[in-house]
This record gives sequence, C-alpha cells and structure tokens, in this order.
Amino acid sequence: MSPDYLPFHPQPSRPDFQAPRGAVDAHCHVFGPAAEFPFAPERKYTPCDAGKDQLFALRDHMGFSRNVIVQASCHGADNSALVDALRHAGDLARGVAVVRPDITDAELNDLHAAGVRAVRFNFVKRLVDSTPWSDCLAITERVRRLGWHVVIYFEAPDLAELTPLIQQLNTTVVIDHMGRPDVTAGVEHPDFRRFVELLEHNPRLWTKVSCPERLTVQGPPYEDVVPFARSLVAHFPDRVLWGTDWPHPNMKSHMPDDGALVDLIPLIAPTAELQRQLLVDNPMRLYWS
Ligand code: 0GY
Repeated sequence: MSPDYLPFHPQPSRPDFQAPRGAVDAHCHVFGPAAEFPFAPERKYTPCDAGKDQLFALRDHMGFSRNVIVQASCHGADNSALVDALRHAGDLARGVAVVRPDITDAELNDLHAAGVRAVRFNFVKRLVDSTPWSDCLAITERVRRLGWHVVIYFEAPDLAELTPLIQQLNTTVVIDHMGRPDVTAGVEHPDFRRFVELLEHNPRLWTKVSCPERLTVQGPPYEDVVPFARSLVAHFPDRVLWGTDWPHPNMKSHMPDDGALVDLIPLIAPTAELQRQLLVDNPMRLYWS
C-alpha cells in the first residue's frame, strides 16, 4: 500500500493575495490516514496520507476560512475519512460524497447530518469504471429531497458523449476543473467554445476554475491555463468555484506550491467583486444555504 504518486508540497509559500473574509477552498480532499481509513481495493492510485489536520492547517496558512471536501476515487464509495473530517470541521466544511445506488435513506441522512451536500459522478476512465447513467439518474432523484446537487468529473473528449446525461440530470451540476480543456488549443477553439455554450444554454451548470497544475503544458506559473479560468469567471461570475485540489492526488510531473495557486486568483478574477463571488458568495450559496 505504499504511495505511488508525489507527496504534497511540504512548505507551501504564504500567498501575497489576501483572500476575502470567509473564503472557501471548494475542491480539496482528505486521504486516510490509511491505517485508520484504508483506501479502496479497486483504486487506480495510492496517494500519500493527507489527513484533516493537515488540510485545516493549509486552510489557515492560506488565509481561507472553509473547505468543500470532495470524495476522490482512491477511497471508492467509503466516505468514512470524509465524514470524519466534516465532523471535526463543524460548520467550516461541507462534503461531496460518492454513493452507490443501494445506499439507504438512513445512510444518506447521516451523510447530510455530517455536512454532505452533493454526490460526485466520476467519468475519468483512468480513475474509475464509470457509473451507468441509469444509476446516476436514480441517485440524483434519491438525493433531491435533501437539496443536494451533482458534481461531475470528465475529460474534454468525453463532453459530447456526456452532454445528454448532464442535460437529463435536471439539477445543479458542477463540472470539475473546467471540463479539463486542452490548453494548447486556446480559448477560441471549438471544443472550449462548446463547453462555454453548454453553460450559456443551461443555467443549472456551474464549473470549478481549478487544477492549473493538471491542465498546464508549460508548467508553473501556469500562464497557459489562466485565460481559460479568466474567461469562465468573466462569463459566469455567479456560477464558478475555486479550489486548491490539495493534496493533488495522482500528480506525477510536479507538485504545485499551494500558495502560488492562491496567487493566481487575482489573474483569473481581476476585481474585488469577482473575487468575492468566486471565493465567498458562490460557494456559500451552493453549500451553506
Ligand atoms: C482531482 C483529480 C483527480 C483525481 C480524482 O477522484 C479522484 O481520484 O478526482 C485526477 O486524477 O485528475 O480532482 O483530484
């Protein structure tokens, strides 16, 4: 069970950018510790332990106030580490869980009481065997009574195939990491235009302007990714979220400095008003109201 990917940055810099009061890191994970919360047998990678105390220390170091913790594929549908982190965070964190269709209503209620507010469907083929659409639709119906929404993760070439499902979900759907565009193609490329048009035509769709470290071809300081995030923030100021993606699971090329990721925020959201929407108003509306 030894980690087979890079550990997170041991000493992230303190960002120059001062986040607005109440800022939310709306995409991060907790992993293990494996001795307490074992990883899923079907996982495709084994991350380094990255527990709640380290996550909350990073939050404070960056000058943020809250976290949305997202269940990642290496923990499968066992949300125990997530729930443990949420219970310790109290009102300072909310969660996005992965559930199977046979989950009971009582189990869903327990997740809600812990702070879960969404389910995640992961369609990244290198990470998971995709959930059948019928299961996604059934789960979405099951969680509707709790007021939960859906978070969906896929890679750009799969957008066309998944669009009918996204439209059918008929609830708020947050698309991870800007739909993972090919940043070498530019913001005017038809593929990214299609993504923007999908959001234009469907007001229930949101996206996370996150993960420059995964999308970049040039590497830090991720100048090749900034135009994509800036364009989405400008087009959809009330439907974008930002997150670190700490502890950056499954990264092989390099490990980002989380402080440097925070310092990209004024480049993608150039005004104080856009920064407040991105970091406070939008996540608070979606996860805390
Ligand atoms: C991310 C990205 C990745 C991993 C997962 O569920 C996951 O394992 O989401 C990735 O490998 O692209 O959001 O953490």
